[in-house]
Order: sequence, then C-alpha cells, then structure tokens
Amino acid sequence: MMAFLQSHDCCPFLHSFSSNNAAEKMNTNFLLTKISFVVCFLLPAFIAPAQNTPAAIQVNQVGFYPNAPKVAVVTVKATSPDFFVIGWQSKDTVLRGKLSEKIQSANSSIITRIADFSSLKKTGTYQVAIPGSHSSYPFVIKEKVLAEVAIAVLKSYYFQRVSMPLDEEYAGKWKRPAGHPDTAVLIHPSAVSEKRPAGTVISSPGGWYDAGDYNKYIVNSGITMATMFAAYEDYEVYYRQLKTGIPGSNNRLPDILDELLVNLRWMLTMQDPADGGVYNKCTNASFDGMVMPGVTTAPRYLVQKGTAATLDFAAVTAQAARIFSQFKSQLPGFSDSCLQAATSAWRWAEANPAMQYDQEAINKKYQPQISTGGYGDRNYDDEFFLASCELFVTTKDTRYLSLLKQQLNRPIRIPSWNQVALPGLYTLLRLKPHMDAETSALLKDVQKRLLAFADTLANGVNGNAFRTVMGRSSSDFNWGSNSNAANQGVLLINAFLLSNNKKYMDAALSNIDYILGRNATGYCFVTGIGTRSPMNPHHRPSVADSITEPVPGFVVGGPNPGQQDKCTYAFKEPETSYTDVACSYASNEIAINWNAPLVYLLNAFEALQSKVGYSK
Ligand code: 9MR
Ligand code: 9MR
Repeated sequence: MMAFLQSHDCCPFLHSFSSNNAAEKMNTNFLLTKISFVVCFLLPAFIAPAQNTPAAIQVNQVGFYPNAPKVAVVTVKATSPDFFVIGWQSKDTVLRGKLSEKIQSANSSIITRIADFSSLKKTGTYQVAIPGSHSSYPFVIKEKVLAEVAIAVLKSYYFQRVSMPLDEEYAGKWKRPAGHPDTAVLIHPSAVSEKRPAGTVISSPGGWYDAGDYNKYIVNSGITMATMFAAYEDYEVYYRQLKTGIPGSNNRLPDILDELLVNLRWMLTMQDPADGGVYNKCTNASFDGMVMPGVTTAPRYLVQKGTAATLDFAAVTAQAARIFSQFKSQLPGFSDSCLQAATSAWRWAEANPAMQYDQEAINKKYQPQISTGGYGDRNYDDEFFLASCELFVTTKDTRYLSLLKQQLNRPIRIPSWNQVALPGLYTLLRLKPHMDAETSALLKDVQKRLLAFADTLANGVNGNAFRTVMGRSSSDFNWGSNSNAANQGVLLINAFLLSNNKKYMDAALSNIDYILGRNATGYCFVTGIGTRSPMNPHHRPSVADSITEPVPGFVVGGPNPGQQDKCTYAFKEPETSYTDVACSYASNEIAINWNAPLVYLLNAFEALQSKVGYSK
C-alpha cells in the first residue's frame, strides 16, 4: 500500500529556486511553475498513478462542489513546502499553495501534510502534485458533482434483490438469473408455535440479500430501512424527481420508495399473523459457497422470533405506514396494512420484552444447527425507543409517549444494527409531533445535546491528520467502519437541518472525502467509483460472476484492526487495516446497513448543495 513509499526527487530545480528570497520568488513564481512542470510534470514519471498503484497524495477521487472546502493530504515525505493543482489534461498549474506543517496521525504511524485548495472554484478536472513526481488521482470540480455516486449507492440495492432476475436493461453486464425463490421455507424447530409446527412451509420471497452472504435478517433490515425512509422524509422534493434506472422508474412512486418496497414486502412475510411476533431471519443453516445466487439449493429456514427483530419491524412498518399514506391511489390499503403490522408487532414485544436471539443456545437444543450471521442484540431499550417514536409520530396515540419520554435523556450514540435510538430522535426532531409541554421541553434539551455532540465531531477535524471527522477516536475503526464515517455525516447533517449552521455541512463533507479517497489506505471505498476502488469485495456475486469489475455502488466495510477473517493484511494499524481481497469479510465485505447512511449522506448533499452555498 501507499504511505510509506519514499521516492527519488526528480526535480532538483525546485529546491534551488525555492531558496530565493521572497520578492524574487513572487516574480519568478509564474516562470518557476512553468519550468517545474515542463521539467518535472511532463516527464513520464508524472503521469498519474494507475489504479493498482497507490497515490502519494490522497484526495476525494470523485470531486468537489465549486464553493465547498477542498483538501488533499500528502502521505509521502514532501521535499518542498509547495503544492500545485494542475489541469488533468493540460498539466498547466492553476493554483500554487503551501503545505501545512507535518501532522502525526493518531490512528497509524503515517505523517501527513495538508494541501488546502478551497480557493480554486473553477469547473474542471484536476490533480494535486508536489515536487518529487508525486501526485494525486484526478478529481472534478463542478456542481452536482456527487450525483453519480449518490445514485450508484442507492442502485446497489437493486443488485441485492432476492428471488428475481436482474435484466440487462437495468443491470447491464451484471445481469443474472433469479436466486433463492424462498417460496417454500421451513419453520425451524426454534420457531415453532401452535399453528406452525417445525417443518411448516412458509412463503417468504423477495427482499435484499443482507451483504456478501445470501441470507435475510430482520434486525439488519431495521436500521437500513429506517435510515433510508428518513432520507426520503428529509428530502422528499429531491427524491420525487430522482431516477435510478430500476424497474418501475416510470411508475407513480419515487424510485427510492420502489426499492424500499422490495424489502418491506419481504419483511411483512416475516411476521407470524397468529401473534404479531417476527422471526429473526430467513436463512440457510450455513453460509452458501462463493457461488452465484441462482445455483444454490440448500433449504432455507425461518428461525426463532425475537424482541429486537419484532421492534425493528414495528418501527419500520410504522414509518412505512406514515410515508405510504401519501400514496393511497398507487397502493390502496397498503399503508393501513403496515400500521396493523406495526401495532401487532408492538403488542407482541410488550408481552415478550426480552426474547433474545442466542444462536449458541439454540444450537444446543435444535437441529439443524444455524451458523449464519447472528445479529444477536441483547439490549432492547433502543429498539423500544425507536418503535415508540415511529408509532407515536404516525398514530399520535399517547400510549406510546410514556416509554418515549422515559428514554429521551439517553446518551446520543452513532447508529449501527444494534444501536437504533438515534433515528428515533431524528424523527421526533424533524417532524416535531404535538406533545405535552413537559415532553416538548425534554425534546428541546435533546436538540441541545445533539448539537453539542455534533460540535465535538466537527471540532475534531482540524487536529486530524486527514482533516476528517472520521478517526477522531480510534474506536471509529471497527467491523463496518465506513458506516461510522457515513453515520457521523448523517448526524452532522441533522445538526445542520436543526441549526442552519454551515460548519456542520463542511464537517459532514470531510467524511464524504474520507470515504471517497482522502484516507490512509488511498482507496475510494465505493465499488465502481473513483480511480482506485475495491476490486475484490467479499460479495458472492462479484466473486462468482467472472466479470472483472465488482458489482457497482457498494461501500466496503473498511479499515478494521480486528482482522477477524484472519486474511493477509499488509498493515495492522487502525486506519490502515484494510485489504482488498475477497477473503476479507472483516474489512472488505459489503452490507445493506453500511450503504444506507451513505445513501442518506450523498443524496442529502445533492439535495442541499444550493441551500448551503456550495453550488449556485
Ligand atoms: O460470507 C460470510 C460473511 O457474509 C460473514 O460476514 C462472515 C462472518 O460471519 O462469514 C462469512 O462466511 C465465512 C464463514 O464464516 C467461515 N467459512 C468461510 C465463509 C466464507 O468466507
Ligand atoms: O456487521 C456485523 C458486525 O457488526 C459484527 O461484528 C459481525 C460479526 O458478528 O457481523 C456483521 O454482520 C454480518 C452478518 O452477521 C452476516 N452478513 C454479513 C454481515 C456483514 O459482515
């Protein structure tokens, strides 16, 4: 990987020139730039690094809005304090600046220097270079610069669809036959009820594959759906016109809702109509091999109901009831069915407030043993909170208020599959439901605490060696770390929506820059985007389809010093612990809950770019 490579300085001219006094320097600036670039940058050695070689200067490989902050990070030893922004084709210098002092990263042994070129606002394609034949990958400055990647990360869900073929018209070269019909799945012995003895056949088709594996998990669908429904509610006008090239793009529903319906309809099959409880997952007994979806034949099971799954389901269906109530002519009766599903799930959870999904315990009792993902949450406070928020806002029924109120003072935590309180707060703060004076006052306090939390994130940027919010703490780097970067961004945008303070958007943007390339690995972490992006994600179709390029639009998990997969990594420090090999499910898998906050984040910027003043 990059970062530690030292290269020979091919440009001695720059050194002799740069020892001139200041006045002379000013006068010779233009000449110097011309000479240095003719001498250095036009040499073959200055051609931008190829996709498989790391760059010496890390930058968002997609690009920047004209009036947004723009930063590149030098991760090799710089022999001169100067940096240049040059035209990608012309190689002409368009801006010359001074690098910052050295910064020692807190998350690895890397030492960086910052090149701030925010003053460059002219539309174009550029790269950043420093003397010594070091340069960045290319990037673009223009309005709507994130549009393509924003659509790609949303369209990734289409590629995860279960039980239906992906047609060439929508999937291009990644077209494939349907996988896992799931029209005849078996009730696992862990999931028996009076009307459904073990082996009962249930139909549970459709939905999205969870990740690189082919199973479908309600708990992980919970946070994923909540995050993307929130995106729709926050930027409804934007999403109503957004086209993503999926089937039904011309129907009378926004594309994002068409896609969310695919998984929602599957989720609805996971509820036991007899009691409202929801099964944890629709799964193989053990993971399928690294094969295409259409060729697997292993039986599929619905396993034990659980409190976390049932409350996540209640929250998502309550949110769906609210959103689809605006589409009654397109989907007659659907909103009401969602609400019924939500309230019966809630009742089940009230009666079963601590039903853990403990796979190890289940495997001691029942056959076949289940070894697929556990998503075994043991704490249900946050799920109760989220479900009560969504149910209260949708129904205005005060019976959900007391629990909600009890928990309003809970500490703010970045969301993940087992931390789902924050999306509930976002919903309350965004939709400001009518509440009694005491609860309203509590909510005001929550807003204050959310902004204070956003301040601690935003204030961390300047001390960071990559000038990102991500990496403020080394605990940011765990399994699925890129989703932490995205979720921090979502929090900061919510802070902006509440305060109208642009500093939160600048901070959120730093994490987009992180994900798209300004990080210690030098990768743009989204497949198919940028110059150097993951080629070997732990994603069964991408491994098995014999197409060189992975299926596009997925953010990989990212740096994770846990290295639980025991694959070979070149580096082991928190922010460099990433390896682009298919073996690496702990750093290079993809997952629906990791893409979701990135869908929110990127599309929010596209929706807000003019309001913030980044674009006209
Ligand atoms: O492919 C599986 C991936 O989706 C999971 O995140 C990961 C951890 O549960 O497990 C992967 O499957 C591996 C299994 O755990 C062990 N044998 C090899 C499997 C494929 O790499
Ligand atoms: O994202 C999950 C991560 O937080 C856990 O540490 C890890 C091990 O339990 O599992 C991750 O989730 C995987 C799930 O179990 C199976 N599908 C793939 C998911 C992403 O790796």
